[in-house]
Amino acid sequence: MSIDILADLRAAVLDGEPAEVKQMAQRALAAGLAPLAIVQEGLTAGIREVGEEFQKGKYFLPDLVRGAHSMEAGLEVLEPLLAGNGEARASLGTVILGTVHGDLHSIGKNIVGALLRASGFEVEDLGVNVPTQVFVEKVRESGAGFLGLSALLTTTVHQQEAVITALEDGGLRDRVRVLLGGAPIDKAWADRVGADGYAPDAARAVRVAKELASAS
Ligand code: B12
Repeated sequence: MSIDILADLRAAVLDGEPAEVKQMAQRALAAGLAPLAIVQEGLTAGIREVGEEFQKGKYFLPDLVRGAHSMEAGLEVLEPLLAGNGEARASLGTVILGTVHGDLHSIGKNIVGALLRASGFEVEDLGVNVPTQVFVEKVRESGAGFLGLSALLTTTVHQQEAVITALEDGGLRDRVRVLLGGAPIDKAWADRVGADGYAPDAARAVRVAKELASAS
C-alpha cells in the first residue's frame, strides 16, 4: 500500500501535477511514511525521471518547469516536517549554502539546507546564481565554519573550483570546510578541486558535515 503511494507520487511529479502531488504527499504521511523517505523515494525519484525524459527529448522545458513546480508543492508539505521535533540543542556550526554562478537549480540545495537545519546546523542560504565573490565575502565576514556549493549543470560545476581558488587567493581557505554537491559531480571531482567533503544526497550531506564538525 505505502509502496503504491510512492509510485503514484512519482507518477504525479512526472505528469507535472502540483495539486495531486501535494495531496499524495499528505496521503503518504497519513499512511505513516517518514517525510525524508517520501522526499527521496517519491519526489526526488519522480523529478529525476522528468530529467531523463528531458534528456531523451521526450519532455521540453515547460515539462521541466511543471515537474519542478510539482516537486516544490510536495516540499511545501514535507520540508517543515524534516525539522523533526524542534528540540533545543547546541549549534553544530554555521553553513553558508548556495548554488553557484550561472546555475538556477535550487531544489536539491533547499533540501540539503532543510536537513542540515533539522540536524543542528545554522544555515545561511544565499540562493541561486551566486557570484564567486559573494561566497568569498560571506566567508570573510561571517566566520561560518562550512560552505556548501551546489551545481547541477556540467557547464557550472567548474564554478565550484573557482570558489575554492578564490578562497585560497583571499587567504581564507583554512577558515572554512567546503562541501560540494549536485548531480553531475562525484567524490573524485571534489577531491580533485580540493574540497573537504562531497555528498550525493541530503542525508549524507548531514553525515559528512557532522564528521567534519567533530574532527575540528
Ligand atoms: C528541476 C530541473 C530544472 C528546473 C529547476 C527548478 C529549481 N527551482 O530548482 C528548471 C526548469 C529551472 C531547470 C532549468 C534548466 N535545466 Co534543469 N533540471 C532539473 C532536473 C529535472 C531536476 C533537478 C532536481 O531538482 N533534482 C532533485 C534534487 C533533490 O536532486 P539534486 O538537485 O541532485 O540534489 C541532491 C544532491 O545532488 C545533493 N546536493 C545538491 N546540492 C548540494 C549541495 C551540497 C553542498 C551537498 C553536500 C549536496 C548537494 O543533495 C540533494 C538532495 O538529495 C534535472 C535532472 C537531474 N537528474 O538532476 C535537470 C537538469 C539538471 N537540467 C538540465 C538542463 C539542461 C537545464 C537547462 C539548461 C534547460 C534549458 N534548456 O534552459 C536550464 C538551466 C537553467 C540554469 N541556468 O540553471 C540538465 C543538465 C545537463 C547538463 N549536462 O548539465 C539536467 C540534468 C536534465 C537533463 N537530463 O538533461 N531545470
